[in-house]
Amino acid sequence: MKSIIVGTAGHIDHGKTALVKALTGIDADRLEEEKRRGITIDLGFAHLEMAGANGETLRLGFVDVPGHERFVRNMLAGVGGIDLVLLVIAADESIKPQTREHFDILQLLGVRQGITVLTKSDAVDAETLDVVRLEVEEFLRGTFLETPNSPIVAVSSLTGAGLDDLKQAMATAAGEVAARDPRALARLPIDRVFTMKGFGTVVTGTLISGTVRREEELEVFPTGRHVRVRGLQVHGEVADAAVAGQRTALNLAGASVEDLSRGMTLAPPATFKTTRRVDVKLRLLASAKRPLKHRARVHFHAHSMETVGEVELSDAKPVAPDSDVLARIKLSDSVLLLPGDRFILRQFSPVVTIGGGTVLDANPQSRKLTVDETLETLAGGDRLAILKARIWRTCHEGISRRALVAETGWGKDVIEPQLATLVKSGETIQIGDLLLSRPAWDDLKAQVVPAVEAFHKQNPLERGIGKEQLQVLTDANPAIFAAIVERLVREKKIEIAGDLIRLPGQGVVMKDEEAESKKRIEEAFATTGLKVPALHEVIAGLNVDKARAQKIVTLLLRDKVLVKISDELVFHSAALEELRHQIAAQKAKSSKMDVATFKELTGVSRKYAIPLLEYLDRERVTRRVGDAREIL
Ligand SMILES: Nc1nc2c(ncn2[C@@H]2O[C@H](COP(=O)(O)OP(=O)(O)OP(=O)(O)O)[C@@H](O)[C@H]2O)c(=O)[nH]1
Ligand SMILES: [Mg+2]
Repeated sequence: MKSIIVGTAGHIDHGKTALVKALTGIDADRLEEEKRRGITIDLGFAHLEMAGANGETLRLGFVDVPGHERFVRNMLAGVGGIDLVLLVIAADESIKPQTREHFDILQLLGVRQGITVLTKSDAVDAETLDVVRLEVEEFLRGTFLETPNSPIVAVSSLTGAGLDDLKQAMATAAGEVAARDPRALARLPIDRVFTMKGFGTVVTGTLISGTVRREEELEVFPTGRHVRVRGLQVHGEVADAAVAGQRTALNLAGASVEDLSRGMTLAPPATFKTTRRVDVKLRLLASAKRPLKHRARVHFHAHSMETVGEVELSDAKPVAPDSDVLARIKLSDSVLLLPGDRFILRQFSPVVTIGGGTVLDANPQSRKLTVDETLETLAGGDRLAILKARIWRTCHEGISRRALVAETGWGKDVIEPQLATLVKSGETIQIGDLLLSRPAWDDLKAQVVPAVEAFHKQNPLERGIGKEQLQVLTDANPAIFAAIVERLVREKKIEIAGDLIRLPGQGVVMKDEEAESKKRIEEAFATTGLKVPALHEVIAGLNVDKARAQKIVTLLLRDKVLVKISDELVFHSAALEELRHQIAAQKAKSSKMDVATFKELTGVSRKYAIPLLEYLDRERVTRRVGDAREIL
């Protein structure tokens, strides 16, 4: 069974709705006003099952559009997902303005299959029909509807003449429609929202890709609301799942009619990101009266949505009618768009269709449009080239598989084999879930060793550079940085010591005076026990300048050779260790100790005793109880 969406197109009153009814028995004009005025205002739907050319069952979902020029925006909301068009031209009127406008739109949307239907054949004589046929053939020359590839069939919905020929032509054309991939990520642009008694909120749309199942959770884009598919119908019948190419109705839990509207899209949760700017390949129609200027405001239509856009052109050069250009469009609303999606542009005022094109990138990285090799690749490259370009442009940051899925809309089954090729050839580096280009990896790796070298040079007294500091210097993502460090350690280009990274064999190399000074500072404190000298006096007696001496002290403190217990007092760690032993011995005699006992025990003056006791409190060796101390 093959599911296909058939759309009508053509000028007002040319018999589109009558044709759909003649084929399916369903009146697609569902609004009271439509019935009263005898014109189509909004989209109408119908369905038909018939045998395909090779005997398989064809499930045809019809989208009937209005022909009135005032309702082209409704037409645009329905025409987005069609596989096969019936271009309707009334034999008694031939080609009219919306015949042209609708046909332009079909071409811009990249519709590939169709049949031209000359309706109302009963209303003209044979000669007139022949003349119209020739006129129409001329009109279609060089397009996807060119004869004889694509037939022109004359019918009368009134008498039924030609309908069998039309069905046969539809069966043949349907066979040519490329099957959509049901495993792709699902997207359902909503074209109708209503409540149904006993059901609640219902939305309908053409499922343009993937599969939607009953009980599945979906996200509404762009609002982010999560909904559950409580019930599902395809062609008016209850089903467990809908697949791409089917008219689908969903009964949703988790949203009311006010929360949803035409133009929103349903897709799997947390898969995609909405955007307000897209880089595109744009075509300005030959029929556009004026060149399209940089920063022109336009109406932007894609799938069932419409918004206002501003066109950004590179070099600010206007686009001439009947030409193509790479451009950026900034949108007034956030929308879900993916590369490959088609769109239509209509002039801001007066509102006429002037062009359209294909989305190349819904996640542009640069603030301004840059027409470079990357954009050219996204415009014309194959999947491998496109993935490569998307990885390359992330430079040192790399990109996750998840982000690649979100950016391209391709499922993992499409992406994985391509990534495997890139990784195997060594062009791409894989770090956990991240992918990084080889040049970016090489570049980062080449920065690390010189950065460590430079650090050693500038900080001869330090044993190495802090990992975090180095990471910030190289501006690499933490996972990538860790992988690079690991690789360089394996290559014996660097060493890790705790939190520090250093060159192999690089301890602290001190100049003679510095080494001497360090020894003297240490000795000054080691030999005096708890009766330590003032730090500034020790420093003053050294051979090195004050800044260097300060640095040496900092190193001694960091290595815990010296311990600072107050702003002025610094002790050697051995002296403090000895003090702890003394206190422990004292505890055997009494667990209580006052300041006098402490002074006696250690032989220090009150000036030293108080800070030392406070230090011992902080270290939880003692605890202050009133004026005395309890030994813990
Ligand atoms: N004689 C004749 N009249 C037809 C035929 N098909 C449609 N009509 C008449 O043409 C008029 C318009 O037909 P519709 O089917 O409503 O036209 P439409 O293209 O759907 O019009 P819009 O949706 O408003 O663009 C109606 O009065 C139909 O009865 C036909 O094959 N023969
Ligand atoms: Mg109609």
